[in-house]
Amino acid sequence: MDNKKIILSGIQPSGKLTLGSYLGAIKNWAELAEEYDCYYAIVDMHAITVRQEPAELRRTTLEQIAQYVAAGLDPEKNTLFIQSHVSAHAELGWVLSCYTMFGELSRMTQFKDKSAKNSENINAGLFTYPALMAADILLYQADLVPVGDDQKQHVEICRDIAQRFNGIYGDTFKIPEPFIPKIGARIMSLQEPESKMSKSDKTAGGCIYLMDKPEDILRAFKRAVTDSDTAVRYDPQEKPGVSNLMQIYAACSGKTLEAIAAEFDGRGYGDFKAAVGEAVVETLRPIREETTRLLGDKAYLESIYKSGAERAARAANRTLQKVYKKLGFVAK
Ligand code: ATP
Ligand code: LTN
Repeated sequence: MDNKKIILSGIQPSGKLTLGSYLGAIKNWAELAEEYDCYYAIVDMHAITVRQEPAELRRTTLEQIAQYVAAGLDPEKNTLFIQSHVSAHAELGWVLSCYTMFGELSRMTQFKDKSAKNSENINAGLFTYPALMAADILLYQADLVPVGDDQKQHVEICRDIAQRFNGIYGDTFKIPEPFIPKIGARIMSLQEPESKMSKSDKTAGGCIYLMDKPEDILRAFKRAVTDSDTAVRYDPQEKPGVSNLMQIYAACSGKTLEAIAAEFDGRGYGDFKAAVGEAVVETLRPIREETTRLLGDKAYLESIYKSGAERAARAANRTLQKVYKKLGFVAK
């Protein structure tokens, strides 16, 4: 096509999307669409590193496609696809796992966290997950990978794998950069502001989902954990709950942290929490409504992921063939 820079990112259909994945990732994707050639995947092959219920996985995958579109990703301008529809991901994933070291995989924070949470199912896929993620990114020769802060380490290992491969076989892969937003890169649980808001969090009230009803969102913010002080001041160490709410408010309203502190100076937490809740409700309302509408049009969703997979496969197979040739595989 043209010479636009390339973006790739993905989210696992491992549950309902949260406000964290919206503010940390999807919101920024929509803003980058004009300037870049963008590929956004629903990484179902990553999701099965943790046990999934099949009917639920199918439902979540479709809902996620609808949510990508509802959040502002125009399927004409962005390539939206399902990872398992483009077989090059599994193929390059295997190749790259042969260029990824046991030691470097052992240092991955997400592996340590998830194996602690799923001690009955510490499978090989959970361990080699970063090699598959590197394949997702490198297949498209991506320049930029817009993700939340928790994925920085995985983009770094992807760069290391690409550099190692290029070092042996000559220039093959573009070395990607992570793109991590200044505001919203790490949204914390509303109940335990020391831990990340995450789809798989089971603590009641800690997580806001994109499809939550306005009254539930307002209630969750009213009950959000703060501290025994009264000042709305940004200090993630001393005031993690309040600082998290300030980040959420800043990301949803476009106001700076300083402007927010000034706005609530001397007003206490009650007003502040209500304002954050309202801002989140208004941010999510159009996404929820549009998702519901799109879910009623299965044929349209199918046309999006089918044409997305065709476009993605064309780009991905170019890289895969180049890799096979460099490795010395005999051409078909
Ligand atoms: P799981 O609980 O299944 O691991 P998750 O909710 O932690 O899922 P994903 O939905 O897979 O995470 O993450 C999708 C994208 O959203 C990634 O780019 C990730 O960095 C970002 N993201 C996820 N949670 C947050 C958060 N709390 N704050 C900011 N960004 C986030
Ligand atoms: N590891 C990511 C999901 C993911 C991804 C990717 C993100 C899989 N492949 C490629 C960016 C680019 C996560 O757990 N959120």
